[in-house]
Amino acid sequence: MVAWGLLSASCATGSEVAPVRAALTSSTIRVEPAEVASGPVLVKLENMSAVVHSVVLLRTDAPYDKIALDPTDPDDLTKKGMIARVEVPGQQTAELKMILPRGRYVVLCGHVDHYQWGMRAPLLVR
Ligand SMILES: [Cu+2]
Repeated sequence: MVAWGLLSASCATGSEVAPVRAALTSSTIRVEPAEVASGPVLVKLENMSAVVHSVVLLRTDAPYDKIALDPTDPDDLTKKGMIARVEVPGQQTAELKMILPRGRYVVLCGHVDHYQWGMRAPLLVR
């Protein structure tokens, strides 16, 4: 009987998912880890700069640093596979909680100039 109690306790803690951390500076995004298991994914965004960023998660097979963003088309990111978007004010944090199937994803800033400066990183869901 005691053994059953121990078993259920360890199962409860085993269901927690380690978060993906995305650290934002004024011109970079660092995503760690760059690979996660499919299923529930928590992305913790931390904006260490004073600049507002509009962080976008795309599901795309395009190379993460070769995405041609079109600032003249309001639906551009949706067409390119946008899963989620969140504004992160300077010195603030935000979270994205999603169920992600296997695939290739890109975390980027939707401000075109920020993207071009280097605010982009791949995320592989296995
Ligand atoms: Cu930005």
